[in-house]
Amino acid sequence: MKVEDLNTKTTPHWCPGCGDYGILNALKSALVELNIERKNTVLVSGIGCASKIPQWINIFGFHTLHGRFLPVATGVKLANKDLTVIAAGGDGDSLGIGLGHFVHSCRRNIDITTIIFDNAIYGLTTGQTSPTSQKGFVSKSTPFGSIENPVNPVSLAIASGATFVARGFAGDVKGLSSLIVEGIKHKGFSVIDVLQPCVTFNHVNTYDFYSKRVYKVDATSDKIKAFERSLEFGERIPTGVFFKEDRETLIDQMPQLKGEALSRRVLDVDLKKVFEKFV
Ligand SMILES: Cc1ncc(C[n+]2csc(CCOP(=O)(O)OP(=O)(O)O)c2C)c(N)n1
Ligand code: SF4
Repeated sequence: MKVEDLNTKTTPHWCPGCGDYGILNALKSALVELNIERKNTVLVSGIGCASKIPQWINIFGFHTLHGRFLPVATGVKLANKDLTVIAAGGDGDSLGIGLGHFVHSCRRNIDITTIIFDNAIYGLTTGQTSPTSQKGFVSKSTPFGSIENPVNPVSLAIASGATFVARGFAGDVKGLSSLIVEGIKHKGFSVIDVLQPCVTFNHVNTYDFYSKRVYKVDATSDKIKAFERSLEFGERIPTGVFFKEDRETLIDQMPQLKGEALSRRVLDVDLKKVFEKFV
């Protein structure tokens, strides 16, 4: 497979310079490296600038509802465990309205890779403060500066039980692509928080802001150490794999899903009879 095979007839209409382009390019080169057949890969997204991504990559895609992409991705994986399922959403999608689904997906350890397009703002709705906006952040919805502390996606994912937790930067496409490859290869719930500049509405967390601060950390399976590292976010911002451990996945623990994928099984139940009970 070549990157060109993943191109679509239409081209993205994100704002010129948006960090989402870097994430799209990183995802494409990761899929090329993994060489998974396109028909076996599904990208499930919510609603937002970030969540438009399935439109511009030639694999199966499902553009769902704001904040609800993880339940849909979970359904896809349960129905056909042989598929590579990738979930994508903004920080609002993932950590605002979708926060509960995020925590439950982490603790369930379902084998899905979720990518947080973390621009610390609501892009599609034209620039309101989001769950990852830093304290003091001035926006349309917080003209005097946000008085709330931000969610730290990396700390939250580690604490909630995700078994692969990483942070990448949309300005480092090569590094991000390697993280996506590792996340997809990992058996379990993989979280990749991506620092993604929104060039139109967030004039604080710019490419320059991140370029000056990001540095790499090495993976550890020591949860306390990983958590401690995840708390650093300021003058220096760690990136790379924070935490990785092997733990049985949700599907490993479901005897009813052993053997052939549900979607390939012939249903030998007379559904009419089952439903008759409820009429
Ligand atoms: C249930 C529901 N609530 C609110 C909205 C309005 N809405 C659309 S996108 C969005 C937030 C977008 O921000 P984010 O998820 O961070 O993605 P971005 O656009 O920044 O990539 C909101 C609040 C919606 N579409 N559906
Ligand atoms: S509004 Fe921001 S996040 Fe949305 S496409 Fe433009 S730069 Fe990207």
